[in-house]
Amino acid sequence: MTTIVESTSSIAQERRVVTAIPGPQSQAMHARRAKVVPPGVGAALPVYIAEAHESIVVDIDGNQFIDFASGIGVTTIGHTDDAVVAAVAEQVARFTHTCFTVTPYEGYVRVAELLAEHTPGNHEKRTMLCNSGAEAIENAVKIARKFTGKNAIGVLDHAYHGRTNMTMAMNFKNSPYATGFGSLGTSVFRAPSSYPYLDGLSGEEAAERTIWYFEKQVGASDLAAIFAEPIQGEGGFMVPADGYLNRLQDWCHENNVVFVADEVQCGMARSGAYFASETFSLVPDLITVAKGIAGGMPLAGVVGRADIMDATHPGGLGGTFGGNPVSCAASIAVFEQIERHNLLGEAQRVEKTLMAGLRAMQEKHPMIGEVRGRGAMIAIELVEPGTKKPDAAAVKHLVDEGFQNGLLLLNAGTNYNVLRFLPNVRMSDDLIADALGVLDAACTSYRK
Ligand code: PLZ
Repeated sequence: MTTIVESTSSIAQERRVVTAIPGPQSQAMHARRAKVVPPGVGAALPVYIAEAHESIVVDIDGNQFIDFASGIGVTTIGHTDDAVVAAVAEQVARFTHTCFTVTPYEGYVRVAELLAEHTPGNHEKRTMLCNSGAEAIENAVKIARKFTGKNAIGVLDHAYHGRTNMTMAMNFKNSPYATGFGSLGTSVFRAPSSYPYLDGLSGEEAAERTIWYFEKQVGASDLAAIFAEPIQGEGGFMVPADGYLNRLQDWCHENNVVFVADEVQCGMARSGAYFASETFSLVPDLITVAKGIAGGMPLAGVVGRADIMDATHPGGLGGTFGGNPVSCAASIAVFEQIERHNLLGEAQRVEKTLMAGLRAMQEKHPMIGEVRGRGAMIAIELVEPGTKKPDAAAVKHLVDEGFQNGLLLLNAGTNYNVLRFLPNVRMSDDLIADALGVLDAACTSYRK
């Protein structure tokens, strides 16, 4: 255990490119992979990782990348945080699995207590734990249907909820998530969301439009739940107009519809609050959580109003690995670290630094149409200058230039024209400034 901590802690917090990207070792590994892993499982950048600490990921060729992906918003408090590593090592040595629904253990209960404490609202809450974001959504669908006795599920344009059968049906984009994969989960209805940069609507106007769609397409009497990501992740980090989510939830409450906030990507300190709902003064009925809640260990859950959660019958919820004890130990350590090191404040610092840097870049580069987001969840939407026409090639250019220069970056957006930043909340201002320098040069070199 000590060896692991010492070897990772020694990684210098700087980018360092020592080979072509991907390097020779990674290329050889990629060829090995192609013989045994299907192409359906993608790789944004096929460099193979040897180790990671805090903000830096090191590949097997010795290249060091500044990590703005965090494994798609998972290692929110940084890679191999000492307290998380120690908690995991300690729990692994005690027991790794019993199945909570066979013989339970404290870690699961403690995570449920921490989620009850740190999700919005002082009402009584319950939590069920599972393994992935998609599984959390699947469970929230089951719970909302059971509670309301209704069937239909409402989702929003640009939404992403997962890759299982039901969640594939809930995603906005059919391609690549569902193409050719057969018939989808049924009774899913979709309505326009709030996308202030493109629709120019107030929160009230956008909510009225969303509600109109649901009323006309399905009707409240058949609708069990509406799912909304408070800040959409894969869709491109759209921050909805003020009051939008609140009006939608009010309508849900007037009509016995469960309002579910999918906080899989925007939750757990990412937005500068524990949960992004809080930044909109929103107290959702159910919240789905995953990704950042366990420092890189697989853990997810549904947290919500006791009356809704308790509508499920004994034995109705479960799964072999749900709430694995090692993942729970990691999660408890993440909560402790957020408190101990004021990581909500740190996420707010990252927002200030990134926003200021990106806004300064926007002044120079009219290809940056909008800078938006909250906390350590910031994006730029790239457009053809003077228009709002999406420019996916510009995002590809910036991401590729980033890769070649030691930055791990992800695209986003229905039109692939959004560049998103998902750093850990402790990334230093110096590393952010260094990365923005690379991107500024990449903007300058675009179409030159
Ligand atoms: N809900 C809001 O962001 C996962 C998808 C990566 P899982 N987003 C990353 C990919 O291409 O597979 C996500 C999300 C929101 C649900 C999910 C699903 O979470 O843990 O990937 O199942």
